[in-house]
Amino acid sequence: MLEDIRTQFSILDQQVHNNKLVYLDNAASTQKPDCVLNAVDNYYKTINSNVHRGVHLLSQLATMEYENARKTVQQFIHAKHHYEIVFTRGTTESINLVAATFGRKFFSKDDEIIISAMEHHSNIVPWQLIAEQVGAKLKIVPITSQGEIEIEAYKNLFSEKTKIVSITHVSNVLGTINPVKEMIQIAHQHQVPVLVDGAQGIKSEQVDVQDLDCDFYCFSGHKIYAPMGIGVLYGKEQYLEQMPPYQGGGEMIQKVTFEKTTFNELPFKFEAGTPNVGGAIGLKAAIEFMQSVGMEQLIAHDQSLMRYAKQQMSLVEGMRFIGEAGQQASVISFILKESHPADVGTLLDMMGIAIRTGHHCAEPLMEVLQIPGTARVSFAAYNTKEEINRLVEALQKISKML
Ligand code: 7TS
Repeated sequence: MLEDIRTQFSILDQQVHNNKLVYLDNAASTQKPDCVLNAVDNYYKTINSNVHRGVHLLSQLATMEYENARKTVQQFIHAKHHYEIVFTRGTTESINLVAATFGRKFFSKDDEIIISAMEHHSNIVPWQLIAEQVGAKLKIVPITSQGEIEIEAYKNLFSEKTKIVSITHVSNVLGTINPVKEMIQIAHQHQVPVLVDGAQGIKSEQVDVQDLDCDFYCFSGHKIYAPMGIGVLYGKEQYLEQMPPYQGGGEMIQKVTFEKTTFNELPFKFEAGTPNVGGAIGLKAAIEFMQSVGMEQLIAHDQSLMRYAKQQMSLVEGMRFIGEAGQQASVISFILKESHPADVGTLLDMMGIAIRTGHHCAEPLMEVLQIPGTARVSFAAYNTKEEINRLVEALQKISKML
């Protein structure tokens, strides 16, 4: 069944440096199936119009489709209310929104923000920005040599001053699937809310925000087969209601005078300006695409590729995996014969195989691990065992060359 899927991704049917493309950079961004491209195309060809303000038919239809997309996201992550879904540009903007507005409302001098040693820059820098403004501090949860959260150390980080925990669901470098549900329970025992960075987690597990009981969950469409420039912030109503607006402008207001402005209801309070309607419609189509295959099947497919790849790659001379967590998503970081990851990436590219190399926007993690970077492969619905065989053959050649 997954073979049929591949035909929906015409971008994969091309040669790179005279070799058939093998795309293994899915943790950075996935490719888009025809059904997503058609949904966006169809929107622009038939009902493109600005939302929430038109009396005319196209505007009403665009508004309906945009709000339908919100409901699809709500169902996808099982949020209690559709107005707890805020459309953003992506994970980065979602985290910045919470850091800036939750921070402005609730942080004061000497308050503490807990993050982990394996965070993406998107889940570090926004907190540093607000911490600097108010005089708050970051506390860092350490990780084990396997690349797992040190739970006991995490428990010990809480104090009277802890205002929020912001933790990644899945590490984009190590592939570690963090025990976020347990971490949320621990934080809630201290009455501390938790933001989950779901940029990688959203496709690694079937996310149920009510079951997790997270207070915020952030993800990007482009990592789950949707277009770039659309993402989601889920927030519990009780927090979103209390948080001040992020940006000011159209859509987010109720009444504006030169003296005072009152703000719109949720989620529009956080959606200033003309939104990415085409992107939201593309995200809806991407979610429907994943659901038509089945999330369980997709996750099982990615897991089986990851396990197969790890087993085959371990046979390559000089292979060192970075990240050996018990629960791992379909992300594999490695260093080959202690060479520079960029060399491995460039040689693979010459053979038509696209991977990611570098610090993966997690420089503090590289410092903890004492490495300059890694080479990283990551899988999605359209990848196959044959492609992994090609990767392993290529790595064997490269290993001999190094
Ligand atoms: N958080 C994590 C865990 C991520 O992996 C990424 C992107 C982000 C946040 C930011 O997402 P964005 O869509 O707002 O940019 N990660 C990667 C990566 O690993 N390679 O390129 C982008």
